[in-house]
Amino acid sequence: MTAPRDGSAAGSVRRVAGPDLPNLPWQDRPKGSTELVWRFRANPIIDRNPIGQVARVFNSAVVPTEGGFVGVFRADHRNARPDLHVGRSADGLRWTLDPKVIPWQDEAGRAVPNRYAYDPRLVAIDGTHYVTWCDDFPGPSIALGRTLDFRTFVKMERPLMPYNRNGVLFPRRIGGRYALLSRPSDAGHTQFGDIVVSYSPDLTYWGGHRLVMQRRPDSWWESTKIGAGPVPIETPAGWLVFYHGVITTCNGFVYSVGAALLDLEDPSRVLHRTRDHLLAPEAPYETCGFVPNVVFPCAALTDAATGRIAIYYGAADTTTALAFCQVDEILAHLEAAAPI
Ligand code: BMA
Repeated sequence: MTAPRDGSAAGSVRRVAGPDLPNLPWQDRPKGSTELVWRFRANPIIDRNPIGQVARVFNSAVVPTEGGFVGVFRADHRNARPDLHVGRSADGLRWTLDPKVIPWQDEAGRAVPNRYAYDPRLVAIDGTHYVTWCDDFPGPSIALGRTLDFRTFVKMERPLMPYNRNGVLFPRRIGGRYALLSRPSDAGHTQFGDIVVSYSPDLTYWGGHRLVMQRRPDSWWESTKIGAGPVPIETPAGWLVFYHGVITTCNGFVYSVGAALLDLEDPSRVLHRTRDHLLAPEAPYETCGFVPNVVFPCAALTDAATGRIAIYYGAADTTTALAFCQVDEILAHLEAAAPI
């Protein structure tokens, strides 16, 4: 394990910003395992057909609230169209999903219809929760909305032009500006994709676009495309970013998970990046399902006191699953990787 760079005692695990979260869902690494990221033994935590018209819940976003957890969930309905639902949980494991779709309204309070909505991310900035998701512009693009109470949801201006997916806000302003990761794409099952960062002074007008990371032809698991996953995690060493990487096989795309460390002041600078995936589809609920061989992380909870991280990911576009890791181990692994 490397010594912390923040001046704290060597061996300390306090290497993640943010509050303590003593009720973070957690299981220790299984005995005998050497995995840096390990699965919750009772996965999946949300199985098929959880409520009414909803057939599958996956690729979803959760945050802590006072005494519990709240989330915005991707729910594919029985007509196969995805939409967003609120969910609540006392322990981050057992979720009660609202059967009603999130009722987006515009700034004037008028209802905004959605053709579809998927792959949400959720972040609190200065007391407001912001949701980013994939929206119809027409064609896939990034949508941005906000809520103060998870009851009233206001859809804001779309940050970027179509086509684009995997919009992920940083949890604080950087150099005074909001920052957003995204993955420019096409209107179909895109065969390419790199991660860019864009900036805004006001969450309405976006610019200063910079390339962050590209797919890597020499690292086959991420040779087709990559896209940001959970909201970046602030550490003294940089922004810890878990992302998905995709390979094209003779049976189609396979989605795995890697990690990178971005410069705190200039997140277009990649400091370190994993060479191998940290999580790949292996469990039966990841290799079999509506879309086989997909692990797709959209949220991570952290506990500053212990450095524990709980990653929520979609499994095979069918169920919601959990995995765990320790921030100091992931940072040590990244720092041991060859510099980019
Ligand atoms: C992407 C998105 C994700 C999905 C993945 C694998 O294009 O639609 O929601 O998990 O494909 O099907």
